[in-house]
Amino acid sequence: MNDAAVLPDPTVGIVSPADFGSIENLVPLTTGQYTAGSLILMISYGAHFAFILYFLWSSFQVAPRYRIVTILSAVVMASAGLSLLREFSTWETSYAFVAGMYQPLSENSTFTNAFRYGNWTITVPLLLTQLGIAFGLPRPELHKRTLRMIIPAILMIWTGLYGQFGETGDWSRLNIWGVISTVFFVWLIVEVRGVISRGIALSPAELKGWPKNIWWYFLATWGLYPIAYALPQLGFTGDVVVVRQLLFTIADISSKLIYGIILSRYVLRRSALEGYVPAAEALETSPAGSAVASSRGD
Ligand code: RET
Repeated sequence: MNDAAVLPDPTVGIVSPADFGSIENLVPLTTGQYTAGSLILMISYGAHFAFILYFLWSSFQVAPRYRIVTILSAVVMASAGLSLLREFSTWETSYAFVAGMYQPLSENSTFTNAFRYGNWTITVPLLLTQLGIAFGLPRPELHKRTLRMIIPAILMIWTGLYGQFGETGDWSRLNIWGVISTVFFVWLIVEVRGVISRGIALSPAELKGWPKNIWWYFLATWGLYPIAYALPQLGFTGDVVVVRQLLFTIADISSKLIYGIILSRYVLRRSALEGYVPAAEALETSPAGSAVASSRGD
């Protein structure tokens, strides 16, 4: 008999629910659920790795003062891709197919979402730094405002990291630290709003709608993370496990990858409006513009 089939009971003996770390270690999955989880994590790391190339290539088209925005997106893609690849391989080794179900704690290895929080410690400050650079904040103001965003962001992540260990049944730990983390999130939102307002003021007239839309996009996509955090309270089921991984993945692809595309298009347009010729050429698609470009021989 394979001992992976016998799960320690978290309610008795020397193991407490908190020892299991993540709900993934508590519930057997059907083949469909397990495969869905693998697929979700695979798409997640695959997309992030692929877009390293996109952002590096985009950086050739934008003006030098904005180039670091696209480079930072490439760095975020690499960092998130590696972390998500790790998440994927832990998923693969943590389950064993026994008696028609995927049983957790295979070969005594546990799955954890805590790596995600570790990774956000790197990526979140980079995502916030990109914003002020894209909006063209003067350097001293950029440094001050970026720092004022990073401090609540780190406190939000680390208090959430501590609290998420309660997701296997210690609801007071999960919720108390979740509320503390949300207080830092609200502080962060206030700081981001300040940067967005400066972005509206500093954007060329044609682009003032961009920071406004980025604001709503930021709220909608970053707001998915606390939902994923709270989700285990709906019950320890395979569906909750899979839906939670799906939510994390939608949030990750939106808040890093699509956000990076939006910022790179914004700085491309801004570069063109500020007279940077490669950006203007990259945007030129009208027949008239193409004719001019062809007659010039470029
Ligand atoms: C936590 C804990 C529960 C309360 C709140 C949270 C917010 C997390 C956020 C994370 C954003 C992560 C990003 C990562 C990109 O790489 C920590 C889940 C409010 C907003 C954007």
